Amino acid sequence: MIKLYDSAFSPFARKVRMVLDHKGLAYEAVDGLLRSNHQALKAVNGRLEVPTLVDGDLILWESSAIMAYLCNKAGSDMWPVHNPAEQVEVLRWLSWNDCHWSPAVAPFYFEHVVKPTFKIGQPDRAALKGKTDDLFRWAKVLDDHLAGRSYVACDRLTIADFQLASMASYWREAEMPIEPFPNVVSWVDRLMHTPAWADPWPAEAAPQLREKASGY
Ligand SMILES: N[C@@H](CCC(=O)N[C@@H](CS)C(=O)NCC(=O)O)C(=O)O
Repeated sequence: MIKLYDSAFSPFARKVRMVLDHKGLAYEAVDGLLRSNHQALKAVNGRLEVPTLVDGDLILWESSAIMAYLCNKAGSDMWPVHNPAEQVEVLRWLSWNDCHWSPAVAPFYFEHVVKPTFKIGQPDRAALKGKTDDLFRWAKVLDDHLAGRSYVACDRLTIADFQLASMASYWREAEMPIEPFPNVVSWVDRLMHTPAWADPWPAEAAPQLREKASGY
């Protein structure tokens, strides 16, 4: 049985849950950020980071690698391992996310979602003003790419969509100024039609985040 150390507070864990649920893979979820589970998580990932996946002898961290692994296991072309050209296309967007998009959206997510969730201060809107140009720069790249497309790569849902949407899906509550980029807005909202993405956690888990995750 796959064991997933995750947390309803983690937008990275959400991607992994999406693949597991979307593909109907059986797994046991353990809240890795709960103090009572720290010892167990530390035994497999000394950095106490979620998501961390354990499948038999395999211990895997980094959400994009975990998504790819699970797609291979489920035989899903959301990670198109049998089509090298498509695989490279998905890889391009995974890389673009990690180098450009994720750093551009993260400050907004931190100020407006992480801070209130963990009660660590008020959102610093003044600091975010200085981050807007960077967000606009990369949102324009994505918006241009999405013109005439429904998904980021391969004309269908792939793990690239969820890699990019991880924090961006909270764009309204995170006050990310992406309204000028309608293709980005409609793409990120369209992903909510995938039930495993829209409703990633059971009702008892972190109700406030669950609400944010599914409400748009
Ligand atoms: N690049 C990693 C990021 C994972 C990450 O940042 N996880 C956070 C939660 S969202 C974490 O576990 N932080 C450790 C902590 O909060 O103690 C991935 O994609 O999986």
